Amino acid sequence: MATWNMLSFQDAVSPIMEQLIMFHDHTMMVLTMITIAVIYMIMSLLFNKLINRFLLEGQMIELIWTLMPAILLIVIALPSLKILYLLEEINKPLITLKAIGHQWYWSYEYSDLKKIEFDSYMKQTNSIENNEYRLLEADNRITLPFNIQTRILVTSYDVIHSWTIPALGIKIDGSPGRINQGSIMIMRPGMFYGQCSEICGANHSFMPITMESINIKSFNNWIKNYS
Ligand SMILES: *[C@@H]1O[C@H](CO)[C@@H](O)[C@H](O)[C@H]1NC(C)=O
Ligand SMILES: [Cu+2]
Repeated sequence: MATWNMLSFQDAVSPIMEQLIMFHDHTMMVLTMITIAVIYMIMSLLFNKLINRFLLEGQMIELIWTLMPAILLIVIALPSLKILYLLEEINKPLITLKAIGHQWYWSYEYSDLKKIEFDSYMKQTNSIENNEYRLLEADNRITLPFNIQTRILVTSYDVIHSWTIPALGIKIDGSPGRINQGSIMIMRPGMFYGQCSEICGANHSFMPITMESINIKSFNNWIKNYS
């Protein structure tokens, strides 16, 4: 989860987040190269006394400084597009979770296993336990198994909300009258946190998303014993 002084991403918990982190690192490498090259050019322009009053054109250098940026843009765009399409990929999900945004809480439905529906409100600061996180803990959290393809459907009851879990590399808008789809493949057990990511009113900051990932056996038991 996100903690103090974190400048980079949270640890990846899904294959798609691994891809996103790799793409981020790749793009930052390109960025660093460009920045160093430009700073070097600025410096060598500032700190020399050479002049050439008859310079009108330099075909070769112009060709290079036109083609180089074009190639770099392609080098960034191609992996970006690949991940963009990968994000939309959904492959025979075994479970469907539906998240509905409300002002100001989330409600969830697991409708294809058993009729499970619950609201998920933020735990108030005075009721959190010692090992829980302020403003991130919900009274009823999502339970999902890891290593299982899961479909997430997001919609809203009132205004636009946005359902996200950064460690899973997922962020989906919940719009009223629309159902948006995403796919989840959790790689390990644990607790994962997110917060509503579309300004939705006064208590926008206080409708966290809390997910617990457990093995499929425990998940089956949880479903069976849910009442
Ligand atoms: C926001 O949440 C707080 C705490 O639950 C509540 O007291 C307050 O009335 C809510 N604000 C609105 C506008 O509903
Ligand atoms: Cu919001």
